[in-house]
Amino acid sequence: LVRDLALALTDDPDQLLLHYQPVTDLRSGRIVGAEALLRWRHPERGPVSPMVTVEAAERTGLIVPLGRLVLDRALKQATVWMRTIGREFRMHVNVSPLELRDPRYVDRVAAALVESGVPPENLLLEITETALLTDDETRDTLLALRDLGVGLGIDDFGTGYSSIAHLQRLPVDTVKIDRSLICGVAGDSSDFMLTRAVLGLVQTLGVMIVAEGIEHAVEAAHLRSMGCIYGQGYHLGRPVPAEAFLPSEGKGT
Ligand code: G
Ligand code: G
Ligand code: MN
Ligand code: NA
Repeated sequence: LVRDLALALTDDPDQLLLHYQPVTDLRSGRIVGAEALLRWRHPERGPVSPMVTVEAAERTGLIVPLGRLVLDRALKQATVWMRTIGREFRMHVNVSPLELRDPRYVDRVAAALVESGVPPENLLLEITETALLTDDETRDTLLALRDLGVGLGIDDFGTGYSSIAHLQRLPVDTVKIDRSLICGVAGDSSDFMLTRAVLGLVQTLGVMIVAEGIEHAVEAAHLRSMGCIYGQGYHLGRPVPAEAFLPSEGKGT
């Protein structure tokens, strides 16, 4: 698999695709951003899960060219949607903890921004919470990325090692509340109260909150009533190829 991934990256990058899932303002229904999600269509195996692909890339150093491919494609797409959706449009890109440990990562991001012409604030890098607990190198990278002006978001917040203390210490401007907390929001009252309490704590830090994994209208309504402004999930839009992201696109206007 690793050899095939190396080959795809050098000889046949069309095997690697990005799908995009909308990030929506729950009040207006407007799209404010998109999360880029990697898809690999292996010529013999068919679709390979992004978790498997990323894990293989992390074991071998291929995460560097793979991360760059994802970033370049996502930024190119962002230039399109900043024109059609609005200048505030933000592209979310998932980043591996290994990328953050490499001091050259910041230079790669800076170069990708310059090449694409996308302003740093229109890019949001999503980092899993566990990645934030590691080492000084990671922290230095995060501070340098913040100085560059890109947005930093904690992905999957509410799983694993969540702590408000981490949030306070880190240069993070967005928190994505994990879908395990969201799916309970319309269920029994203890889940509802837990999610409301987590949202309340995060809100006091003044960061942007995105609720992930919204699958039903009732969840969106509950979250809105708790003051959560942004959401993502199958109810609002599934991950799709760029051509299918906007209803009107490709159909001629
Ligand atoms: O798209 P899907 O829900 O199957 O993604 C599964 C996991 O893979 C998620 O945790 C997501 O963050 C991760 N992932 C998807 N695309 C990328 C990517 O481009 N880079 C990294 N590092 N992780 C990704
Ligand atoms: O870890 P991360 O948040 O990056 O994972 C994103 C993954 O979540 C993507 O693979 C995407 O396909 C998946 N996803 C997005 N919306 C929903 C949803 O509403 N329900 C479920 N079960 N998964 C979702
Ligand atoms: Mn993510
Ligand atoms: Na997540």
